[in-house]
Amino acid sequence: MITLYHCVSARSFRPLWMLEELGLPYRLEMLPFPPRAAARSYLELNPLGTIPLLLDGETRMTESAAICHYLGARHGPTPLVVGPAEPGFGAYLNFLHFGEATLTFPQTLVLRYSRFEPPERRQPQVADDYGKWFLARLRGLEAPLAAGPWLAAGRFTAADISVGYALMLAGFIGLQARFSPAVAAYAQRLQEREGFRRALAAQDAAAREQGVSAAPATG
Ligand SMILES: N[C@@H](CCC(=O)N[C@@H](CS)C(=O)NCC(=O)O)C(=O)O
Repeated sequence: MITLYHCVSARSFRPLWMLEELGLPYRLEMLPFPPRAAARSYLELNPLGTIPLLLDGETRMTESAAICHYLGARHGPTPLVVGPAEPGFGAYLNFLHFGEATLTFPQTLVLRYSRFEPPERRQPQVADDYGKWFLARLRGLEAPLAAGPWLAAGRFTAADISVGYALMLAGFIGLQARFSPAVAAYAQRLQEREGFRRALAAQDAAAREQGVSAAPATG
């Protein structure tokens, strides 16, 4: 059985959404945020203290975008991953990583310096600058979204899940109102998917059953 360690609406939402899109059976282990401080025994499983952590037999993974690709490639075949022989392969890999490395990284600084640090260590200038940086980086979505509804291969893929999570997080930190019309419409398309809604419902139900707060891990 696949096991996913997850905090509500944290990056581990990417593999949760992928699992729901794939319709795979899995066990969802909910943790309070941040597990590093709020669930110290988790450090025995993942010394980084970060989520996600995915366990699948001998496989152990801690990178959300890589896990999405792994699930589709290992448990497919599925149209959610793009193969090397397809014309959209490069765009698929690019946006799969763009979602985490380029879009979520600046948001992490916004969260840290506007919400997670104690008031005396907060840095409004850092939060503001990296919020603007995130919004500027969304320009990378304009060309593919002018060409079609999804980012790669003319269909919804794990790359959309990776970027879609960054857009979801932007909603939690108040940046959604500054999306361009094309990005706003794309975010809406993503959040209307049945798989996205099932993932939201799954984390909500698991949080309640396991006695973890259902509030997003965003401050
Ligand atoms: N690049 C990793 C980042 C993992 C990560 O930093 N997760 C955050 C949650 S969104 C976390 O666990 N933060 C708590 C901490 O750093 O203690 C990924 O994409 O999964």
